[in-house]
Amino acid sequence: MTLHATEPAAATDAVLDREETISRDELEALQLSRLQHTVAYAYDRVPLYKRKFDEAGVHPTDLRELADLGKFPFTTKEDLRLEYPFGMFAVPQNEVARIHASSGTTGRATVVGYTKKDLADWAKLVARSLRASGVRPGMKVHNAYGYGLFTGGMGAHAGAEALGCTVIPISGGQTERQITLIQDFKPDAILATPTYLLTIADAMMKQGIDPASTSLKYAVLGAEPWTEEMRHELETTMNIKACDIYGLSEVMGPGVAGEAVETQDGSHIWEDHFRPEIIDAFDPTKVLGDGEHGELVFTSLTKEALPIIRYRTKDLTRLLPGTARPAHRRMGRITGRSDDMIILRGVNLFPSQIEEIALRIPELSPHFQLELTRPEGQRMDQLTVKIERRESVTVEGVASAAKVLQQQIKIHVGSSCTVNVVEPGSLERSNGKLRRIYDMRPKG
Ligand code: DLL
Repeated sequence: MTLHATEPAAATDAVLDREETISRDELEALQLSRLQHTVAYAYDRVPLYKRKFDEAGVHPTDLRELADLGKFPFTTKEDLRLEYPFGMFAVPQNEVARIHASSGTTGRATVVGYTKKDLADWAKLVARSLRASGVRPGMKVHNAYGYGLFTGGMGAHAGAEALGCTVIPISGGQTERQITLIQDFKPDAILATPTYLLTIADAMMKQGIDPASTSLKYAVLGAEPWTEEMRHELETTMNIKACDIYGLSEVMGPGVAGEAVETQDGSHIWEDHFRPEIIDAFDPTKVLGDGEHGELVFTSLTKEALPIIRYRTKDLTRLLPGTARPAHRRMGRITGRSDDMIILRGVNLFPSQIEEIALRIPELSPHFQLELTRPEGQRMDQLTVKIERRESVTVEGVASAAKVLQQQIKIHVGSSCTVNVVEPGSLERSNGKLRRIYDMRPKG
């Protein structure tokens, strides 16, 4: 591994926002006043909220302390779809400075809007996240998140600019070109999905370029679940520090939470702008305590164009105490989304569990996909893990590695599966958010 001549800037040299350093008590007082404003604002301006609050028999004046939030109804992706395109907006169209939308793979797209102030707050929070992850003013930032209706590209771009970086807006895809620009422009940091960064590293190796030899020192990765094992893989092959950034378009976009490079212990939720809760995904009336696993729910505290009340993210995680930013709680790694969970013969399984296990087996690469089938005439579903071997491994090595993976999945997840070790480069590479699950079971 090549070491860089210049050491990364010390993480403590940054000037933090005042809200990053306030006490938990001060933060909670701020949350309460902002929350009271937001629920009243949403009730007055968005018919859906008025209807839902009235149906649930709650009124904004019922919110006297933070715990009262639990009395208010949830908002779901379905609500946003039904209000397509602009029914959730709380300001007239001429005050909406920008629109983003989800790709809408199932059903209608979900549309979100931002006022000028929302865009400024968003940029500030992305800047805060990037700074926490080691990025500093003056650094060159290669932004490989997709530009367009997806919030990743433009959201990360505005944040890097607000921080005072030089932004290279390459977007996702065109991997060869990404590599050329990384070599020529010598960026300090890269922003991408973890699987796309893996695609870039892989393509470098194919070209005979050592991914550890580039100018890159920091990566800020998100938009899809990833594991500590994947962090280790990327940090060692690329000689970088890799941190997490989390967010979702319905709540804002990237920068709802960001990870500190000095602790690398999960993303701090920027609680001066969002109030998180964890609920029992199967019994949403139960709000769970810190440390308990469940579904993450967010209420925005400052948004103007699209205030969002108790949005059910479907992301499964838990809340942990703040560390590098003590007042702001951290989120544990996202195990997966409740709608991405594979239920195989009664056992729940997430792709990230397979990633965690596979990456501990030295012969196997991080390139894998999961195929679900139901063979003709059978009532049992079958899981096949297709995974590429590492270039350096012999055929004998592969056979035993496949067996180990199969056994480890049985032990740690509880599912029987078939493991199919395939040739390096034979599985589809990521261009952004990678699809891991291929469900080929007959529908209905
Ligand atoms: O993916 C926003 C984003 C862009 C975040 C760039 C980080 C970096 P959506 O397309 O609305 O927005 O997808 C949101 O992606 O509910 C999670 O399931 C997943 N996700 C986002 N960040 C992470 C992360 C953007 N750090 C959905 N870890 C969310 C795990 C993540 N999952």
